[in-house]
Amino acid sequence: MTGMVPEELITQYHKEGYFIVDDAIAPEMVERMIPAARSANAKVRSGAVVSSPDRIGTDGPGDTKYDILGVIAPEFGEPIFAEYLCCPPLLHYVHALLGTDLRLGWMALFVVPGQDKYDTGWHRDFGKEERNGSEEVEMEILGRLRKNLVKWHMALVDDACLWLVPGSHLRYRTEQEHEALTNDHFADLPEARQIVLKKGQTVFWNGNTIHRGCLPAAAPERLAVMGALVRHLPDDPPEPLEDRFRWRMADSVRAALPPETQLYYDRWRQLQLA
Ligand SMILES: O=C(O)CCC(=O)C(=O)O
Ligand SMILES: [Fe+2]
Repeated sequence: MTGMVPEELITQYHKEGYFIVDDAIAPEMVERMIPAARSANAKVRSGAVVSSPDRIGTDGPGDTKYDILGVIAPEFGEPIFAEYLCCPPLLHYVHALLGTDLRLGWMALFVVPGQDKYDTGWHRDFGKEERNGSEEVEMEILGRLRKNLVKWHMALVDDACLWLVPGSHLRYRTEQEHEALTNDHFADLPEARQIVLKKGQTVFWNGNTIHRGCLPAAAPERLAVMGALVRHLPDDPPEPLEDRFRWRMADSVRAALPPETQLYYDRWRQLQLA
């Protein structure tokens, strides 16, 4: 991570919908984050920490979820996750894509045991938007959705789970993709590319692409971080609080963050209609 982010990477991000880099986190931080992620996962499995969209608590039933959303909450006792969100190697890339004024997107862990079958099927990250629209409808959504957000996966162990169709964030789906998006979610899409990450590598990618997360049969496990940051403009309109972020309204969350992440938090919090 020295100098400017190469123009080719920015171009690849816009044209293909992703790029992969080795140096969006310091190697020593990767080594500290692995045990933190294992510990956060163990706390959720045992019920020592209960991480639900509504609130983060302690001492409840264990859970086997694959995505752990609340890892920056103080109940986890793992401040490294909030520290990572504002670390210079990561911001180097996010700033190049979004500018320097940012607010909180999210920070979560993917933890999948090797023996489990994990497969999201093909989709775009359309949330509640129409998933079976005409060309006009789909292009309108692609032109509007999440223009101010960058998301990434960072592998804590080698990770080849993500597949995406390069360039599909810029165009209407083909007939074959339509079938995979609406009906046969586990079909083969010949244009799809497997995103193969070595431990410590980061893929910055666009969730408007047609994509799928799938643990390869031979993989011993998945252990990865997923994060997102959002461009913050002074006149951004207030937004409805997403259900999955309700836990972040607890007063204790802010206090556990380092000052830079507190700024992201405050900007996010002030826009929430809740
Ligand atoms: O498991 C993955 O890599 C992809 C999950 C997914 O669909 C997403 O992060 O939007
Ligand atoms: Fe997705």
